[in-house]
Amino acid sequence: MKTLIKNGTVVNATGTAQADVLIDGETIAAVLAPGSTLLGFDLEGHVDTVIDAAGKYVIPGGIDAHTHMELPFGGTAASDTFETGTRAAAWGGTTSIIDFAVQTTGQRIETGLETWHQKAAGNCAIDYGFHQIIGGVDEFSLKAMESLVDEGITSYKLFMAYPGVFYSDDAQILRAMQKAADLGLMTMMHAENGPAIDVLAEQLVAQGKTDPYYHGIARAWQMEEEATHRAIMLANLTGAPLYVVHVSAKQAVAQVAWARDQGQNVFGETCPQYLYLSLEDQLGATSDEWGAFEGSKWVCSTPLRSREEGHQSSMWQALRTNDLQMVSTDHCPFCMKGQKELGAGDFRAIPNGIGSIEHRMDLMYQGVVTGEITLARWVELTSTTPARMFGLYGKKGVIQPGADGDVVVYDPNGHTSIGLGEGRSHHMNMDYSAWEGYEIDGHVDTVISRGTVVVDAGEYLGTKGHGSFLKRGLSQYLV
Ligand code: DUC
Ligand code: ZN
Ligand code: ZN
Repeated sequence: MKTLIKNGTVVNATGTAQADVLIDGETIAAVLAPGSTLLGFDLEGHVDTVIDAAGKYVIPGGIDAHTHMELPFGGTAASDTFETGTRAAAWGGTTSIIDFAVQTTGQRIETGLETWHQKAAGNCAIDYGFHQIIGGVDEFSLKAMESLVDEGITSYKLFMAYPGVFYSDDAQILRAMQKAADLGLMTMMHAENGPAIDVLAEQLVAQGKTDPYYHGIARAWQMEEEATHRAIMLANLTGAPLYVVHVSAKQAVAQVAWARDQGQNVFGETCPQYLYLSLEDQLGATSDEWGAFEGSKWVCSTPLRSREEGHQSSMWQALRTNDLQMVSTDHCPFCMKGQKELGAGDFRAIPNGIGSIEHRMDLMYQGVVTGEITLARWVELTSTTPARMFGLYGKKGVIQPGADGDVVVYDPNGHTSIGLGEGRSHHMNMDYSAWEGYEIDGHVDTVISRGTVVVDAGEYLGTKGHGSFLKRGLSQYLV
């Protein structure tokens, strides 16, 4: 099967070029000057499919390096399965995900990892890899870390939050980082001071402050800044590279920037919710059906931050200046009915998470439209850097000969209305959209995963099981 994408503007992290892209089988075979006859024959007559991308961008498929399909959380589980979540990802121009395999406290890493393989295998519409959550650092986990690289899992996540669930104390973090430094593993950190947050949350509830808004008050920016600093110091001491997930506070960005300025291998991601949504929006959200509990739709951790304090604009700035290097979703969807509503009357029981996997490419393209980032930076933040950060670059994250045929044709003159309402787009397994009413100047027209068209002209053409497991190499940012 040969596909020619002709007349488009190819956008890589390095810049743009007018070029035709030839995909042969699963792989990009050539990137040629438009209409090139270099091969000695008319290419169009020798391919199975021709896609005319005139006036459109041809970009490497999005890579969402932070998703939680079926994550057990707060007595329930994230509502997207690998089947529904990867299908929604494809709809939105994402062709690879890296999900978090979970080791819960008391369980062996090998068991948690095997469970995640079983959940994903044969179910994904697009390619998928895993990071490993270590929910219990002990002698068995430290030993099991030694096998992760061979399994193609070159990054693991620790939590400084959620005592009694995923939490690691400083001694555990130190031990895990020492091991990671030896092995070359990337340490991913959920950096919030969980024990202190739990005290604040308990005090708020005791005062009758139980609405979803208080989730963000308990998880104050000081809790994120302090934990980010502590993680940086422990990484500095051990020599472990550090990747701080879902950065939302401007003070935490400053910590990451400071560490990078010292020459430390510290990286940071943010997520669309921290660029667009705010604590004030959450406070103001009320509906006939849910009242102030409407705000639970945006309960996630780290939490939404105050716009008045300028966190959102700081995130955009950090993405421009490379103080933050990439954008993932932390896709962790829960329905209102039966899931978020577990926390009606006590915000601590609201399952934490927002579903955005389908909208990341569109929402970040709005940054191009509004002049926050360049076209090339859009691709870099959503595809190229995730590939490099997590050992996939060359195969993924770039349009060049030899790379996987993961390509999106994006129409800058198209339009996307997000949400569950009439004529809107939403394919995630949720009964609401955190992005209802968002209007996007741009549209994902065609999505190709390893040479197979999975979305085209508003139609889903993919299949469950097309996606394969990605055995990843070490981070390509580390020497
Ligand atoms: N944050 C979330 O919002 N959901 C899942 C886990 C996390 O850290
Ligand atoms: Zn987290
Ligand atoms: Zn997460």
